[in-house]
Amino acid sequence: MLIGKKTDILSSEITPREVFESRRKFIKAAGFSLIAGASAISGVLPGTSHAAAQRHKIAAFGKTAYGKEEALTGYDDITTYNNFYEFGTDKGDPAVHSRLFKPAPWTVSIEGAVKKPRQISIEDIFKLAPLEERIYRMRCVEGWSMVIPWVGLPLSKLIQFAEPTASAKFVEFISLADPKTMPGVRVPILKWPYIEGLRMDEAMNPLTIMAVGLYGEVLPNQNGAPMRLVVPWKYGFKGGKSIVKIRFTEKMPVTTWMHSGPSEYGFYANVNPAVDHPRWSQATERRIGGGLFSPRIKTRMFNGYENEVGQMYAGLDLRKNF
Ligand SMILES: Nc1nc2c(c(=O)[nH]1)N[C@H]1C(S)=C(S)[C@@H](COP(=O)(O)O)O[C@H]1N2
Ligand SMILES: [Mo]
Repeated sequence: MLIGKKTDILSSEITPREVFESRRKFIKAAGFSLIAGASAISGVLPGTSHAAAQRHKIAAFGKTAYGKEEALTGYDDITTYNNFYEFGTDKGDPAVHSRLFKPAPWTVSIEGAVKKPRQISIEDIFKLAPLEERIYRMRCVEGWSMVIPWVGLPLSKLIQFAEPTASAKFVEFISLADPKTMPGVRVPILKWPYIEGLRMDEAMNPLTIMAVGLYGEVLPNQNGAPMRLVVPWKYGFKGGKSIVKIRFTEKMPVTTWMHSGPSEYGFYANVNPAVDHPRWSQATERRIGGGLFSPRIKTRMFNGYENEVGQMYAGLDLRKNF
């Protein structure tokens, strides 16, 4: 993700490298010294990120028809090329700096416009509905994409459990912000805790899941253990990680990225090749894992999920509501 003022760089073929450098410059310019020691570890070797001892298979989950036609992104790419600013701003930081993070025990609190505020443990969330695999295309606003075999449950099942009242129009997802185990939180790169939000109908859409695993294993810390949001027709930043609080609201929440760069990151954040980011085109993307010289591919409206989600935005001006 990038934060900063609008510049005159307007290239339709800006490379991830350039995007990455531009973000680094912004953070340096803003005078933030990065997490002690973190900047020294910028290039992470694949395979060093995730100790085998931490990998656990999910005992039972259903296979579904979603995404069967897609070539999966490799496990090492999915778990070493991450955005999770609580663990640092470089793509390799989360895999390295989340090693001491403890995703258990874990409790999620449910509050706001609900019949009764309550708490639920991650173990009980696992039992709310049969877990299923969902192979989804994921696209980051930076212009790269992956195909990830998530394991999770429909978010609608968790919302049914939460029992929102009729006044609930939006849902807010609040990530953990623990300076002891998340070194990035000690630095004011973003306003902590990380907050994301959805409109109620988006949250209830059958494509929206709470992911608890990938590749048939519980989520690695760097991918948002023990539970993170996955909304495949929106830019990756909508998928808040390591969620500890779900709050139902009447008003549209101000999410972290809206707060950081209101002209660049809107509430909706639907993948839309026709609406450019103020500093680069959104018409194409690069699939991670295809090699540096792999051709960019065309980005599809709603990331290719238009049949499933398009009707929710009928009549909405998607240039204004970006
Ligand atoms: N709490 C939290 N959630 C987050 C982020 C973050 O920095 N903090 N980054 C977002 C962004 S920009 C992206 S692209 C995805 C990346 O998810 P992945 O690393 O599992 O691919 O997580 C999103 N969720
Ligand atoms: Mo992203």
